[in-house]
Amino acid sequence: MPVTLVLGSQWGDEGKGKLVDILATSADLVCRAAGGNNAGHTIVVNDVTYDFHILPSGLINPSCKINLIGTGCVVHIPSFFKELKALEEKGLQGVRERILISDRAHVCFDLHGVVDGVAEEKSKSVEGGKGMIGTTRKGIGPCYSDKVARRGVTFWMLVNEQQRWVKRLRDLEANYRRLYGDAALQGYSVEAEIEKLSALRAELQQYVVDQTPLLAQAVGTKAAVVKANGTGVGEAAPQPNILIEGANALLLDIDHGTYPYVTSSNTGLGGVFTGLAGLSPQSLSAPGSNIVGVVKAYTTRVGSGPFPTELDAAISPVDADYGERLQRIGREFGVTTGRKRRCGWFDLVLVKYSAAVNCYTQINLTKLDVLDDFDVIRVATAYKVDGQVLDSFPADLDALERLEIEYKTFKGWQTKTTGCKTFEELPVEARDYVAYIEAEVGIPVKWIGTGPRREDMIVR
Ligand code: 2SA
Ligand code: GDP
Ligand code: MG
Repeated sequence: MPVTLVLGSQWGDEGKGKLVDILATSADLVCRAAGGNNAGHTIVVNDVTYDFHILPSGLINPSCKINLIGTGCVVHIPSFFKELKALEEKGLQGVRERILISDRAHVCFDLHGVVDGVAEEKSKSVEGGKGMIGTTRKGIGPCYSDKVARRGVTFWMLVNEQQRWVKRLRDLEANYRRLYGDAALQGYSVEAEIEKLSALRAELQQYVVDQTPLLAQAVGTKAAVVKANGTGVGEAAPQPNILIEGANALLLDIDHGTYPYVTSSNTGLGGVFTGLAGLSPQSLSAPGSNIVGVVKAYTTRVGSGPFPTELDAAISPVDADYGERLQRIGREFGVTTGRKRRCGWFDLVLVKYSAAVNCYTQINLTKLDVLDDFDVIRVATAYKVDGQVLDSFPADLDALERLEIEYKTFKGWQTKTTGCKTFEELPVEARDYVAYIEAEVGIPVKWIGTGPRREDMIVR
């Protein structure tokens, strides 16, 4: 019963979806532990591009029979159905039979999306816009806030307790009106949202499940698993391969990221075990289990917040040009919002911190091909503040703004890497770059991404 965790190591968009898709070809169960439809995972198979947001990417593989949206997630129901429909329109079969939602996951309402936008607009005027997080405005922060304040609505409530969830949603709305005023919520109608979701409750029953017996069954403790509509979930394979699809990334983790410029869930290793109760840390001792850190060969960030190695005009026009080239060649646009991603050099201090928190056992280095045309490539090797080298990635955001960064410069390989099928086929400078990162982080680089397609992956 091997368990593989795929976790984002930087600020997201490292290419987790692509690795999950590859690993899902031999997985029986793919689970999302945290986050919502803020995430965006792009997968390219047979020249068709699929974008996943709240749905686990395992759905793309028909052999992957169970795709679970776990307890730690927040789900915007209209987006859930829209995404299922989009996958069906692209020809994916049986997606509705292969998707489940934990009955303890929380409902992300339209209301949450509205107030996410309102809060962002209000913060524009605070500290010259510095208060703005640059959220996806999908309601993720407000939904998790209501969950933690014990005001939220779980899927259990939604499908079983009509009066209770309706009252809770009305209370939430009243609360936000008190907080932001009626004008801010103009255009939002709580009654329309109640009506819309009430009409979807019956259909939702077939997806809602108690995840704990489901995962207990998968890890070996037999238990009957019944969905909210009373039908059973098919027997998992005797020794199922379990794959956990991380969303967002460690530096966006509510506890370990660049707080407050983070998302509102535990996107790191800890979130896997709170979000997917039933799976225990001991499950990772099963032979073949791994924690894979997905690491982009450079760094990107979308939204506000510190970014030490960012290549922008504030450094120099030449650096800004490198940043612009990474953005353009890497096609660094948000999958959910379409925003341009900020780009910068690889940051060893950040990745070492990420590895220390998430305990990676393997690395997937992605998007190496984006560097193919560069004459020089840089890697941040140390942070200094006031002349002192820092031991680790600091919590102090002001320090992050005034760092002196030490870089190691590599000669670019200026040869195409897409199409290389083995490590040995890569140009020597590319091999040196990968080997340096591997040695410094101290974790084997098992996969190397050389293009967006499923087949553009070197396995070592
Ligand atoms: P939120 O919406 O409350 O989670 O935003 C809080 C911060 O988290 C960042 N965030 C992301 N960063 C990278 N990728 C994400 N998914 C999309 C993608 C993003 C997009 O795959 O491209 O389309 O813009 C993602 N989701 C949240 C966000 O930028 C804030 O900094
Ligand atoms: P995720 O959020 O970590 O799943 O990553 P995204 O899907 O948001 O962003 C990664 C983008 O890079 C997607 O458009 C992928 O198709 C693409 N991608 C993934 N791996 C590679 C790679 O090795 N090379 C190139 N050029 N593109 C890649
Ligand atoms: Mg993404």
